[in-house]
Amino acid sequence: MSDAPQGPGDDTSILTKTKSKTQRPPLYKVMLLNDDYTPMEFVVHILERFFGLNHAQSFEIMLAVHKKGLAVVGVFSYEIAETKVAQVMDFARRHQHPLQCTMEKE
Ligand code: TYC
Repeated sequence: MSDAPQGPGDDTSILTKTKSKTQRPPLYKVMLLNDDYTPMEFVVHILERFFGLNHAQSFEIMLAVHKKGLAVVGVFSYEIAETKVAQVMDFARRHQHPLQCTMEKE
């Protein structure tokens, strides 16, 4: 209707910016805890079998746990981390070792 020029504040001059933040799923650290009874070779075997690490990497992480009390062995989505913890705990229990594996949000 009106031929008057539109200025700031007029409806047609409002630009709405929608910020689209990319949502990443939270990640979880899976950790092994030291104890005095689980044999070193058994821990190395666990790391090779369930975490796809080679022998050298597995030995290094096992030693880090042995010396420091615990170490992160991998970082995964919630469901994968939960599965790794369950696999390790089940395997250790079936072999009657007290090895503990836990997960924690990163
Ligand atoms: N401390 C154990 C030993 O001397 C070895 C060990 C390493 C146990 C890592 C658990 O998560 C572990 N036999």
